Amino acid sequence: MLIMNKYEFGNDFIWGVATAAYQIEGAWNEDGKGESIWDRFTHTKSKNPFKERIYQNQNGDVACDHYHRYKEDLDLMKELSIPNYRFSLSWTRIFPDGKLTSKNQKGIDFYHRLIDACIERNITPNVTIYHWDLPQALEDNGGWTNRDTYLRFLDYVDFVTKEYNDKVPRWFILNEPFAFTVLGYFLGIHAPGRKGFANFYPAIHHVTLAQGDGGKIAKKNCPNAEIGTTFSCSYIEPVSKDGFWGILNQGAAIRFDALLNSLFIEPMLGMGYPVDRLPSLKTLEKYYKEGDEERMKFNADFIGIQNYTRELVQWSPFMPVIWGTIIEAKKRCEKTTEMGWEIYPEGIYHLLKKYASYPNVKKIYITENGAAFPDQLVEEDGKIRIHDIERINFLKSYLEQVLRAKKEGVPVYGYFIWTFIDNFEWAEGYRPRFGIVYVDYQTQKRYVKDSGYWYRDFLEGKDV
Ligand code: GCO
Repeated sequence: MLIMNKYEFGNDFIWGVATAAYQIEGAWNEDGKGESIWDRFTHTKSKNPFKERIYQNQNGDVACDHYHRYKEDLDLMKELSIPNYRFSLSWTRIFPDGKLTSKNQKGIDFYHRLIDACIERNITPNVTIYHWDLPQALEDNGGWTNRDTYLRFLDYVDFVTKEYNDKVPRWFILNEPFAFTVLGYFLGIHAPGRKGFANFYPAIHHVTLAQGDGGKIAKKNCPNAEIGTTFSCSYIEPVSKDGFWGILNQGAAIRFDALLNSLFIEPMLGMGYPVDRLPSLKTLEKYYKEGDEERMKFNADFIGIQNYTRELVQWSPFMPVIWGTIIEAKKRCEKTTEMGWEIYPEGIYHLLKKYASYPNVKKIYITENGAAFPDQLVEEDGKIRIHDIERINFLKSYLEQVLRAKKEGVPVYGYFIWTFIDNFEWAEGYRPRFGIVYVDYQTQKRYVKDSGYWYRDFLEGKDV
């Protein structure tokens, strides 16, 4: 297997790990925290007796108990020589009902302690403002389908970027707007569990406004920090390109690419929604108010891209709007990750090239990349060891492609592994383990996996 060294990426390349509040913190109702849509969603039984909302009805009430164990987690991060920690703020710790009037000092103090604890250990705090845990009180009022939520979000952005201002050198406005709008407001499989275009379209537009204006506010409050946002992306290819069906499949691939990979970045860059490739998006204009084109724009210092896999698509007459369907990796690949995702390292290379080709993308960070595989627990010399060679191979093969893009001039300057510790994987519960550190949920003990030691050696400059 390939040997790599971090210096090949340059001295100014930043390395880190990423997490999200709801997935690790626990303490769901402690110290004045309000209820979020994820608390409500996981606490509500599915109406369908044959399908649970969340794997085994699990929830993030306790999760990894990071709220109480953040110091020991940061100690471990330091032991592994990880210089950057990307985490998210829980909106309802700070404003329990989402509005400025509900300000909760204990929640505000928690993030001061967390940020200070990073700084004390020489770990740079990288803060995501919104990683999916909308205040339930705002959802009761329509959530992202209501334009008012975007205004409340701006208040929240204004507050946190002033409050933690000079301690945070890098801010991420949103985490994966496409993922949380499609899963939460179209397919109904994530919180808040809403379905259909009538929810999806307004949510898309209000989130786009939140991204644009949120970015501007953060930049105004923190002119010396880097302000950006993150996008989920999957490399899309047609299942076949030849003949009549191939032409139709290529058309479907273009539409899927517009939806999955371009929907939120293009309006930010001032290009509007990708209506030329996906004409139905014209419906979004229904939700426009005068001046929205400007509100959608944001001159970001960087973009974060989050990539795990590739999708193959095929034309289909049964899927209105998109006229295509994804061929599940499990049906076409011998091996997938625990999420059923194809392992396709070249995808990240193609995506980096795609995003770098947009005008005005100055800098790209890979803000998430990683994989869930079954870990192998063994006892060796009285110690528990966690072997996860598949994860090491995954990370190396993706990093090799990142380097390939960098060598070809793509301005990629950072990489964050998803994720530091095993955690609550949304609808999949605790089953898939993405961490480079294993969590025993019974005891809350952490065990560094082989991949964690591999990352440490890599970060310490060794050839690995
Ligand atoms: C996401 C989220 C993470 C997930 C990760 C693995 O980007 O989807 O940021 O919360 O856990 O992507 O699915």
